[in-house]
Formats: sequence, C-alpha cells, structure tokens
Amino acid sequence: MSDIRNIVILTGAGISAESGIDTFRSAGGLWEQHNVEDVATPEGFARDPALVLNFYDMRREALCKVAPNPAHDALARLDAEFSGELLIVTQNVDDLHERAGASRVLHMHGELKSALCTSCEMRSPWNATLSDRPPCPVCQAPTLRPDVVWFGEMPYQMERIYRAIREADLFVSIGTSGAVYPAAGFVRDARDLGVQTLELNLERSEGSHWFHESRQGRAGELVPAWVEELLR
Ligand code: BV8
Repeated sequence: MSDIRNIVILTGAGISAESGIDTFRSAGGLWEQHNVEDVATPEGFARDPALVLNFYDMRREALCKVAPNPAHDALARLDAEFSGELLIVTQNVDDLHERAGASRVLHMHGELKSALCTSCEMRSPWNATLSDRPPCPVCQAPTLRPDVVWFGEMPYQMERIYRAIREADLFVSIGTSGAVYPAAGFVRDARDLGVQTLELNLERSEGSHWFHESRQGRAGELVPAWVEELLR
C-alpha cells in the first residue's frame, strides 16, 4: 500500500448506518417507508411538493440527533494524515463526513443542509424546514427545494469525479449497494483504467465481483482497520 499516492473513496448509506441513519435498501430502510417515485424524483416533487418537502425536512431534522461513527472518524484521520491526493465522493446527503473533520468531500447527490431555488437557481446553506415554503435568501421567491439529486437528475461534479478516478491509483467503495448509477459504475471505470479497487461493505453488493478485493463487515470496524493499514 506504500506506493499509493492518489485515492478516490466512494461512500454510501452504509457508512452512516452505525450513526443511526437509515439506509435505503436494507430491511426497514427508507425505500420501504417511502415510494422512491413519490419522494426522490422531480415528477414526485411536481405531483406533491408537500410530501417531498416533509420527507427531506424529517431527514434534515434528524441530522442533529446523530453523530459521526468510527468509520467517518477514520476517513477524517486519513484526510488529515495522508500526504497524497484524496477525494471522498459521497452519495450521502448527510453532513457526517464534514462533522468528523474531513474536508476533501464531494456530495455527488447533494446535501440536506443546502437549499436550491428553482427561480434564481442559487444555492443557500439550509438548516431549517422547507415545507413552510420560506423565501429564497437570494431572490425572495418561495421556490426553494432540497438541494438533492433525484432519480433522473444529473449528479453533481461528474467531470471532477471522472478526472479524479483517472488520476487515482486506488479506488475504495464503502457502504454502498452498487444499485444506483452512475456511482455504481465507478468501480468499472477505475478497473478499466488499471486502478486498484477495494470494497468495504457489510455484505456482498451488486458490484462486488468488479473489485480486486472485497471485505465484508461493519464500516465502523473495517474502515479504521484499513486506514491504519494504509497509514502505517
Ligand atoms: C442519472 C439522493 C442521468 C436522494 C439518490 C437503468 C440502468 C441504469 C441506470 C438507470 C436505469 N434506469 C434509471 C437509471 C438511472 C438511475 C438509476 O441508477 N436507477 C437505478 C435504481 C437502476 N440513476 C439516476 O437517475 C441518477 N441520475 O442517471 O442521470 C442523466 C443523464 C443525462 C441528463 C440527466 C440525467 C441519479 C441517481 C441519484 C438518486 N439520488 N440519493 C436522497 O438521498 O434522498 S440515490 C440513493 O440510493 C443514494 O444516494 C445512493 O446513491 C443510492 C444507493 O444507495 P446506497 O448509498 O448504496 O444505500 P443502500 O441502502 O442501497 O445500500 C447500503 C449498503 O450499505 C448495503 O450494501 C448494505 O449492505 C451496506 N451496509 C449497511 N450497514 C452497513 C453497511 N456497510 C458497512 N457497514 C454497515 N454498518
């Protein structure tokens, strides 16, 4: 591992599971409680904005009740101590990577703590609710939506992500089912470019067979052990 100079890490809901944030596809997960088409698509938002705004208000409010877990802490340690290039690409819309102290974080599916105005298209940091249709801090129109990438919408900063993967010598996927594209395809892009690939996940995922190495276990145990191994 000593010749590793450039790492891209992809994280999914599994890294936040031990912090008490529901994953999407595990038993009792978010997609069992809500119909994806109703709460995570532009069509669902157009059909019933109140339902969607309440869904994200509930998740935003839950953030203050959870804390980073040892997996987030280990990635923050890597961010602080690893002298090479590092990019943490997260599919998660929670703020636990940042609260653990990581700074090189890219939210490819947006963030609960950001609001997007559909009138002026400006983004504003947001910790409150949106279901009461507050005025946009920039243009005052009552047209704020969650700054979250829904199904059918283009994830954020894709060019920057693909450039980072091209330049990486290690791609690590942590806590994701490999069910949603384009994130689920990153391992294949990496592998086609000769990048070493490692998966850390509770169970085998839909993409496990694409990884050079796949370790099963809880992120709270696997990630600190992997970071220790890398930094030693
Ligand atoms: C796009 C934000 C194109 C919202 C999310 C057919 C084929 C291929 C693709 C498609 C297709 N039909 C449609 C598509 C495209 C679609 C897609 O991939 N659909 C899938 C269902 C087939 N993708 C899109 O629409 C994307 N956009 O393609 O745009 C485009 C092109 C041109 C112009 C415009 C557009 C956008 C997708 C983004 C959707 N938004 N999230 C929100 O959070 O509410 S998706 C959401 O689910 C997550 O963000 C994440 O990306 C995705 C997967 O979730 P995971 O993070 O993996 O969580 P999951 O519960 O699934 O798994 C958790 C894992 O953790 C499990 O494996 C579990 O074992 C593990 N785990 C649990 N506990 C632990 C653990 N691991 C370790 N430790 C533990 N303790």
